[in-house]
Amino acid sequence: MAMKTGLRAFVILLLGLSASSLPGANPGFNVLFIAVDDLNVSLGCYDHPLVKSPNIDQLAARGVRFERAYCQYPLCNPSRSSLLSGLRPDTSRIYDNATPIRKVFPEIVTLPQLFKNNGYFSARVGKIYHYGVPGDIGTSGLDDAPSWNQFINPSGRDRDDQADVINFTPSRQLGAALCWMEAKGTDEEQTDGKVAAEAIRLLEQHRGRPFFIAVGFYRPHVPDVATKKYFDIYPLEKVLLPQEPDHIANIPPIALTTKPLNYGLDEEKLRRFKRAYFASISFVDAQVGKVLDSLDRMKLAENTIVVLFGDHGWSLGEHGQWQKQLLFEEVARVPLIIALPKAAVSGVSPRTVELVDIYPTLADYCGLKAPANLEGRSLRPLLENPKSRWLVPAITQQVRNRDGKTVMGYSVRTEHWRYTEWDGGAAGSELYDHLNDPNEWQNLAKDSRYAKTIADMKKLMPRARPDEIPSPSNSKKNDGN
Ligand SMILES: [Ca+2]
Repeated sequence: MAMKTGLRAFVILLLGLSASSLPGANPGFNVLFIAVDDLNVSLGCYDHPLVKSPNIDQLAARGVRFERAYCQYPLCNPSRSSLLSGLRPDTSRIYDNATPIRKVFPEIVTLPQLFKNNGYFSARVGKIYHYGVPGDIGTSGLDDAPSWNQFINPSGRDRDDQADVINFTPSRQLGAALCWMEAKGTDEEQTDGKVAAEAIRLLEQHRGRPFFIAVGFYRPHVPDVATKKYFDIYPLEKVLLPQEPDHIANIPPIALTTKPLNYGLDEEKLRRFKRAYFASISFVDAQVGKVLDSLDRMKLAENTIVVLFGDHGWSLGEHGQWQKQLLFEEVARVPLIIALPKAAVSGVSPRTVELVDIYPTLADYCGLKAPANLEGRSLRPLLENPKSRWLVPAITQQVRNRDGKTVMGYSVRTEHWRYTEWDGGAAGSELYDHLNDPNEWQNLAKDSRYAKTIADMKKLMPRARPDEIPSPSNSKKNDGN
């Protein structure tokens, strides 16, 4: 008996060593990977004055919230392909919503696949790789089968009741319109209610082995759908449009996509739509909360890394612009929260980080050998000390058509500045001083007093640029989704 106890103690000691003491060893952390489609930083934890997001706020309070996190491309498929492959859009050359990553790189090991290859149970519920919302809800869209052991494509009442959606911009398809609906039925009947329920079921079924479970919520992607109680949080008179000085003439026209400004809609319609976007955020926050509560209930939070992010931001009338595919702060910026199990550190990191950093970060913390060609960096230094030194800028890019030619806009963000060049500057450039002008109302690019700043920012622009940019293969698909 004594021998047995001794042996057991020895084995436990060995397990303990392999779990925590050996550098690079797999500590057996699970990953709960939560993607929220088209979610900008209109969240309580990002100091939004109106939006209620108690569940995401609670996650932020126990993890590290990245104050300056940016997507690599402000459109679903290019952004998701980048963060799931760990490659920048100029490497994958995916700039549209039609090309799956594995068509470009058949042998690629994606982030979920790395976990699957290392014995994890890898599964997704809902939208992780791109597919069109609302049209492709219930299908697999551009999914990547080798990434998963299992996948689930929920479809809810919001999809069935689509004929009731109110579209304030009827010439635009629903996936790219200012459109919304007060949903009938319960939260549980909506697609995102089903996403939460299926995610909880997966957690219950697979809690006994290491897992990488990806949960892809659909809202606040348009049509913005929520049940009545979430609309009731936001009295219309409290939902206001940005009050801006006259500054549009100083922005290069190529930077703008909403023409005429605000689609020429009257203020009340714009406010009604914005209210639906906020209602939709509070609705999705409640669904996220169900999944996070179940993690606590199953005591899985103790060994599960939780990542929550939006795939790109969204413009809500700033500069008269709406939606995505813009290089302004509201669209390039995303919410990003990483909560480590039993984290010794929580707080806010002010450093500029990118969604492409998620892959190396998760591989690093789970002790998995990541592919050598990843283009992001592990955020470990910032998760251990959110304010530690970090001099990497964030790069966001966006294709535009210029006089029939496909050209690129690049935007570089440091903690102090945003500098954007369209077609290498030939179609215009923008410089914004974020310490003094967080709303980007004063384009300083033509002000000679900032020549040195511009020269410094130019040095941070991507050096290797594609000689030829493939034309988006289906402009209709790129319109939204
Ligand atoms: Ca999206």
